[in-house]
Amino acid sequence: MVKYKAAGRPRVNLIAASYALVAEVVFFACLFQSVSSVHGEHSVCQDLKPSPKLTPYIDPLPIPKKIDVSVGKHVIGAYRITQKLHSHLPPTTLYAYGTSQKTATYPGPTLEAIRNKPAHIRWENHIHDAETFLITDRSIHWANPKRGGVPIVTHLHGGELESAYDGHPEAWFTASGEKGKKFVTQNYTYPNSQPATLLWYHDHTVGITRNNVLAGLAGLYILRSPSEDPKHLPSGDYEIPLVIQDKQFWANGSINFPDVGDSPANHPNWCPEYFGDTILVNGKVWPYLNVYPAKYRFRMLNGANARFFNLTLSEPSLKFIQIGTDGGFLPFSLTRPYLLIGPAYRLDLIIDFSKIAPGTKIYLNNSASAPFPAGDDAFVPRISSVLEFRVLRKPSKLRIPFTSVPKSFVPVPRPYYNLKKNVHRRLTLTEADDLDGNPLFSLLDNRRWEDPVTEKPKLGSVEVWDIINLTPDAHPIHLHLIQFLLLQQQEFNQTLYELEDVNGGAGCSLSQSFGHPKSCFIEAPRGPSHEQVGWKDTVIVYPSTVTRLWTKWTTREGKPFSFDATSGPGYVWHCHILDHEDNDMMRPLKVVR
Ligand SMILES: *[C@@H]1O[C@H](CO)[C@@H](O)[C@H](O)[C@H]1NC(C)=O
Ligand SMILES: *[C@@H]1O[C@H](CO)[C@@H](O)[C@H](O)[C@H]1NC(C)=O
Ligand SMILES: *[C@@H]1O[C@H](CO)[C@@H](O)[C@H](O)[C@H]1NC(C)=O
Ligand SMILES: *[C@@H]1O[C@H](CO)[C@@H](O)[C@H](O)[C@H]1NC(C)=O
Ligand SMILES: *[C@@H]1O[C@H](CO)[C@@H](O)[C@H](O)[C@H]1NC(C)=O
Ligand SMILES: [Cu+2]
Repeated sequence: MVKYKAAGRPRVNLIAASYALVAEVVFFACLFQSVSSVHGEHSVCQDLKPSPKLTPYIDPLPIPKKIDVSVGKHVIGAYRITQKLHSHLPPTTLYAYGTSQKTATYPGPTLEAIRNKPAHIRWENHIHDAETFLITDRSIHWANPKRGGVPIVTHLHGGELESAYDGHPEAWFTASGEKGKKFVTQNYTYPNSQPATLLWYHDHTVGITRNNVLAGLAGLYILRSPSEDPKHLPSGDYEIPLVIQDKQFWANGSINFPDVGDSPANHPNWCPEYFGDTILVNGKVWPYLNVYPAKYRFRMLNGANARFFNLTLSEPSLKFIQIGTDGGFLPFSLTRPYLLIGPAYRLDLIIDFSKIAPGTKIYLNNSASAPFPAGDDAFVPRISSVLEFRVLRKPSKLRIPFTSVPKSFVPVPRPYYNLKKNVHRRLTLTEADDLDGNPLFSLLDNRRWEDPVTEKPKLGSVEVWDIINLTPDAHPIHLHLIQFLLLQQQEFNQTLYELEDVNGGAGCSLSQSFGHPKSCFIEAPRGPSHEQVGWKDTVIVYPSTVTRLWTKWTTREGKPFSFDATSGPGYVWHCHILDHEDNDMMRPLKVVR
């Protein structure tokens, strides 16, 4: 395998290269001569024609239909549909989940499950297009069905379940019945044995996940635990799902997705990150939501391909009260002035409008740069508007149910580990660029998707994963099967770190702790920031930083899984910037005995 590191300054380490891949090595060696440490000056991916002007806040926030999956057997298909995404935009062609062609919606129906009641869902593919309407880049590793069609496979993100039902990227299937090499079944059983939380389901097909999710194949999955959930949280009409995504449109309503890559000679159609210039919530561009002066519970998902959000409320007296994260309730409720959420992050939060005067309009705004965190003005830099809350006068007949927000929820265990005894993995994130400094692909641990599996945690064990980010971007790193805890983050001097390679020791080492003369670290380890406490399945890994995760390969209570986690095609871990995941920032993960 070819090794290199550092964005824009990848080095081909020929000694470490596998000579089975000589042709590829030569090819890479010619490409990697860039010396820039930032992304290329100009890329065709950034030249998307702006969307037609769409007036914000004229459409109400849609609430996806709910399906109770706690009883019975369910069939959910993927269909090609059209849907109005804004009053002033013609209908948009989409792929969408639903129980029939007529009822399929973007986002898909919200599936509601109950803890310890298994859900039985048969996933079907009713998309008969010859190929996806958002262009496929055939130069990257992708499903590539021989008979054509649009392959799909559905992953329940954050779900603790056996790998045959995990939506393995190579377990795809087409409408005509062609199947990927890891296909096991279309009939999935979700045990729902994990603690209550917000999960989401979305397509995970190898090499075209970015296309299929942008096309609309995503929906929420709420897992509740009636005996454990706090009693008086806002519910019913006062519990609102928020799926936040971005898209760009042509005047005819079609999704504007770049069809020329940033390095066309190498990847004709792949762009490193898709950023749209409009923000959709629950499938509407810049909607509004009527609220009464009351507490509301919001179940929020960043379902964007690549965009991070840093959300604030325009009303200074209002704060977010965060009560949960990816994996479930936090140990304590947190009062927060802003919410920084990477792709695939979920948040459970309360906003208390009860002291807001009727007639007030409050904005949910975004300030995160794109790409995050450095930003690039060639992209539409910041899209600030997200959602408008309109506070209405309470009708005199309406009785708002009593609600209260507990101060504490479920304790999080002290994550014990010993670097000498526990498996300690050091895994790099790297990006390879072409001669102009434009990204070609990114890797985990310098390995490609097809390389043999290296992450093989033992059932029941604790492993410490150090994720070492050598790229200029932050990456939302996602592990399947488990929820983990963020232990610490520690920034290092990447310039000095890279010196080591060329000068044989003139640089520094990441194995030396902060304070040692040869240490690369420029700060002592930092515990998790408030944004990143609690059980997570996706974590923002910042550039020039080592992010240390505590992973335990059991249930969160420390008990064995209720299923055989070592069976089936196995799991994956990957970057949740979908454009990265597709090329080639995803690796297999196999739990062993
Ligand atoms: C899969 O599920 C469908 C619908 O619930 C059912 O009709 C079918 O028999 C199942 N197939 C298998 C192999 O279990
Ligand atoms: C919409 O417009 C774009 C840009 O002109 C074009 O490429 C696309 O084919 C059109 N889509 C439809 C459905 O007409
Ligand atoms: C997010 O926004 C808050 C409030 O404006 C700001 O203090 C914080 O620095 C921002 N975080 C990032 C990473 O941009
Ligand atoms: C928030 O969004 C509203 C509506 O789009 C806008 O008027 C306001 O200026 C924004 N505030 C900030 C701080 O960006
Ligand atoms: C990294 O080290 C180099 C060389 O000693 C120094 O010039 C630079 O300021 C350091 N950067 C940081 C962020 O500490
Ligand atoms: Cu990434």
